[in-house]
Amino acid sequence: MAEKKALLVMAYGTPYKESDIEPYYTHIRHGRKPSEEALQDLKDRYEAIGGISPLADTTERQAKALVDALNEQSDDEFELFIGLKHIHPFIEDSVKAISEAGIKEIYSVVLAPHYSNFSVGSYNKRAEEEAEKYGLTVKSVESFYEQKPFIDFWVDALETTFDQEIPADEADKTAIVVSAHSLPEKIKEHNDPYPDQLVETKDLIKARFDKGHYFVGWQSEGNTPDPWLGPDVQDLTRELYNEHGFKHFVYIPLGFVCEHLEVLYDNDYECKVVTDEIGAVYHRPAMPNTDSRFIQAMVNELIKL
Ligand code: FEC
Repeated sequence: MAEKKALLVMAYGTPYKESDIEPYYTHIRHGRKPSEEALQDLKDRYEAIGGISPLADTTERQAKALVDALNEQSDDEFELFIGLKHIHPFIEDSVKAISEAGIKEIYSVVLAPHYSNFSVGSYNKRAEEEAEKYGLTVKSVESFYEQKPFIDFWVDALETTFDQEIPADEADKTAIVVSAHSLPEKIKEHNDPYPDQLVETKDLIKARFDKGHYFVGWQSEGNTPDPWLGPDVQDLTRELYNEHGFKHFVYIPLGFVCEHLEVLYDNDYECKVVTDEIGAVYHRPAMPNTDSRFIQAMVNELIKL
């Protein structure tokens, strides 16, 4: 029988309890402690979504669904390891655990559909650098946004939203705001594919669902002085309303794969504040979570490695 391989599923990570928020935020800030004010602001955002984020639990369910689907469809046998970017179990801890389990080959995937050197690239680099110390090999999925089952998921989400929430004669008065996490604009200087991949994803969805009017925006930008990719989804909502008077706004946070702080707060609270203010209707279809089409999109890429 072939040797067992490791499936390393990497994700952002989230505080498990309130006292984790400060070290987590400090890690995100590359070791610099946040100010009291910034820390309180983050604590307030977690409080507003119910105290903690559902992300930890969802990541685990997604990873389990993925390893099960992969083991069903592959000739190889995979053992699951989860490695997180900003909290334990850190990526490095999991690579060490893989080595200790006597496994030599790692197949990895980040729970994020688009590639940026700044995001998926940095997860992969951390996994590779650690693996090198133990003489392990790593094969990594770079992106899965083009996968048909992933597009199927979002086309279906839009069809359901339009069928169930938007009167047929108001479809033309509807803006679909497709978004991903903003990154510093300087990524463009290095031909980073991230901004184009989001536009491409929007085009793939639009080719199959052509109601409403599509726009690309960026969300959740960091609190630093350098410019970030824009337009920000809240500003975009106001601009679109002023220019076109849209009655409905459908938010598709395509760069994320489940409900977490950035969706539950930045979309469901902050964008809704704007739609309420202008008198438009807020819509946000459910995220992929453990939907089998989303899981299959990652399986298809893993099997190609
Ligand atoms: O707990 C939760 O439910 C939320 C988890 C969470 C996800 C997430 C995804 C991405 N981020 C990306 C980039 C950045 C950059 C900065 C940054 C800052 C934060 C902060 C929190 C946070 N992020 Fe995050 N992000 C999540 C949470 N992120 C909390 C700090 C407070 C704040 O700014 O809101 C800026 C860092 C800096 O200051 O230098 C850059 C990207 C993704 C999507 C890809 C991925 O999942 O890795 C890109 C989930």
